[in-house]
Amino acid sequence: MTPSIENIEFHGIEALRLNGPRGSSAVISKLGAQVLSWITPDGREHLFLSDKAVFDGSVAIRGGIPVCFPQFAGLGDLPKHGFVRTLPWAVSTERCADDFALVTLEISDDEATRALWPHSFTAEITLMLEADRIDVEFCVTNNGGAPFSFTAALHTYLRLVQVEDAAIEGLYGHEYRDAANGDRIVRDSGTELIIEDVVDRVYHDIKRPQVLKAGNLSLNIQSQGFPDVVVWNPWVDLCAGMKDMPADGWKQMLCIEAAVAQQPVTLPAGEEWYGRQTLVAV
Ligand code: TA6
Repeated sequence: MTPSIENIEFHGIEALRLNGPRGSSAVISKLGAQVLSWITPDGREHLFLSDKAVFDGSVAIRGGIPVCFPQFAGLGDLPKHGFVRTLPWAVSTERCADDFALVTLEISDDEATRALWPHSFTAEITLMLEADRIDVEFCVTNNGGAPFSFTAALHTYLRLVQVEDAAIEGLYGHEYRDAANGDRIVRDSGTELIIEDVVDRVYHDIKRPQVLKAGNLSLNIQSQGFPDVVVWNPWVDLCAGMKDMPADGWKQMLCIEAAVAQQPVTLPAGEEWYGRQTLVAV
């Protein structure tokens, strides 16, 4: 079957399903332009989506790939992770060929966003699905007459059978801000990162791809334009305090996020910035 794109309802909200080569598929919602599912030809779902996720826009959907913009986490006065993840986006491009399906969703400032953040912008998310790979590209345009600064992330929730069995390679020797331990700066000294407790780290200036290994799963994670990589797992106690997570949700997820956090982007008037995260199942 050749790739196609269809409008669907997903957990009661409007979304697009990309049917890619060799039976691969992905789902992206118009709410938040959030990728909510990515299935490779072997039938494997690679993104975690909480059974208790809320889909009414009152909070961000817990799982998939939330778009954090124009603020990452609590790095400023805006709502945590900015405001675009709970807003409706519009579809601007749909394209298919033999080996891919691609959609772009976009959002621009309006009165409500300017009340929070007084800037004129357009943000675009482009999702490209190939047989064993997705590329998520985030593009920001400054439509105003003066520069603005932002931080951002693609807050990717990866699905795992058991997070304790996972190992991340590629972070060795890099410095990170340890948000779970008073924001101290630490240099990673392990050849691989194994999750054995709450982890909330912002790795700075990462140039190499990461490899996530868990059982027979191996995922290559690469970013362009996003200098930082965030690794997050809430573990048992924090997860228990999250209304939109099942008690054992922490076990089945690991966030490996492409971020621009340590050093905000300053975007001159009329200019464009973009960053991309690529996930390849190998
Ligand atoms: O990216 C990691 C992080 O900033 C963590 O500190 C954690 O709180 C997580 O994001 C989830 O944030 P949320 O607002 O979606 O609950």
